[in-house]
Amino acid sequence: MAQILDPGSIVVDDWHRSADSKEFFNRILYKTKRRSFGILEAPVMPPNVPVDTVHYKIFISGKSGVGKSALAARLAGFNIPNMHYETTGIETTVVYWPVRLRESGRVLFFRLQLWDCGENALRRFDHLLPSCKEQVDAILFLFSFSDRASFDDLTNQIARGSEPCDRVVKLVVGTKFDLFMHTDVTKREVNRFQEVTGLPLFCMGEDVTNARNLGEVAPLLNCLAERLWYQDCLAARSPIPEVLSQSDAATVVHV
Ligand SMILES: Nc1nc2c(ncn2[C@@H]2O[C@H](COP(=O)(O)OP(=O)(O)OP(=O)(O)O)[C@@H](O)[C@H]2O)c(=O)[nH]1
Ligand SMILES: [Mg+2]
Repeated sequence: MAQILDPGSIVVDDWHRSADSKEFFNRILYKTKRRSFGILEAPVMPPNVPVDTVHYKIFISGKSGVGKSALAARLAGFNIPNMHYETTGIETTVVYWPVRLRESGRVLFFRLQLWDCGENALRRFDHLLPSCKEQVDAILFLFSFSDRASFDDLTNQIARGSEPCDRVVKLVVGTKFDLFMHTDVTKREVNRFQEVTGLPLFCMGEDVTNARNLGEVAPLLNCLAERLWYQDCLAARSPIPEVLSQSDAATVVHV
C-alpha cells in the first residue's frame, strides 16, 4: 500500500526558526556549538516543561569515502574531518532533535542513534551488517555527487538494504553537493531517481562553520522525525494524529 504524506503535515517545518522553539533548541546547543550527548546523557528541561523523548536507531549506508562519518558529524553538529579516515568498525553518534507536532502542539525530543560502519569493515566482517540492521528504524542511503559510481549503485544499495514490505523508513542523501560543479551526476538524473523511487532525497555539502546554524540539517532531521513518527502511529494502529493530503508536492511513502 502506498500513502501520500505531505512534508510538514505532521511536524512543524522550520520550527527551529520560531521564538517558541528557543527554550527547547537551547537544550541541544552550547554557545556557538551543538552539545554532545553521551549514551546516558539527555537534554534537561525544567520540571514544569515535561517533554517526552522517543528513541530510534538509524543506519547510515553507502560505499567507502561517500561521506557516512561526515554526515553523522554534520547531523550532530561536530567538526567534519578534512581527511578520509576509514571507519574500522561501528561508530554510534547520538543526535537529539526537538520537534513540535502540528495538530496537538505537543513537543517531542527525537533521540536518533546514528549507526555508522566503515564499508570495508562491513565487507570484511559478516556479523557487522546484521548488527546494524537489527531493529533498525530508518536507513539513510548515501551517494556522493563526486562519485558517479555511488549514484549508479544506489538502486542496488536500496534493494540490498531493504526487505519487501518492511516498515523501515528510507531516505536518500547526496553528499559533497558543494562539489556539484565537478561531477557528472546531473540534477535531472537526481530528480528522475526521486520520481521513480518516491523516496525523499536531500543534498548535503554546505560548509557549516557555526553549528548553531541548524538550517542545513533541519529539513533532513524534520523529515526523518516525521516519517518515524508516522510509522510508529501506523504500527500502533492509532489514528494518525495529523492530516494526510493529496497535494502535488506530496511524497509517496510506502507502508
Ligand atoms: N567537500 C566535501 N567533502 C566531504 C563531504 N562529506 C564528506 N566529505 C569528505 O569525504 C571524505 C570521506 O568522508 P567519510 O565520511 O570519512 O567517508 P565514509 O563514508 O565514512 O568512509 P568509510 O568509513 O571508509 O566507509 C572525507 O575527507 C570528508 O571530509 C561533503 O559534503 N563535502
Ligand atoms: Mg567512515
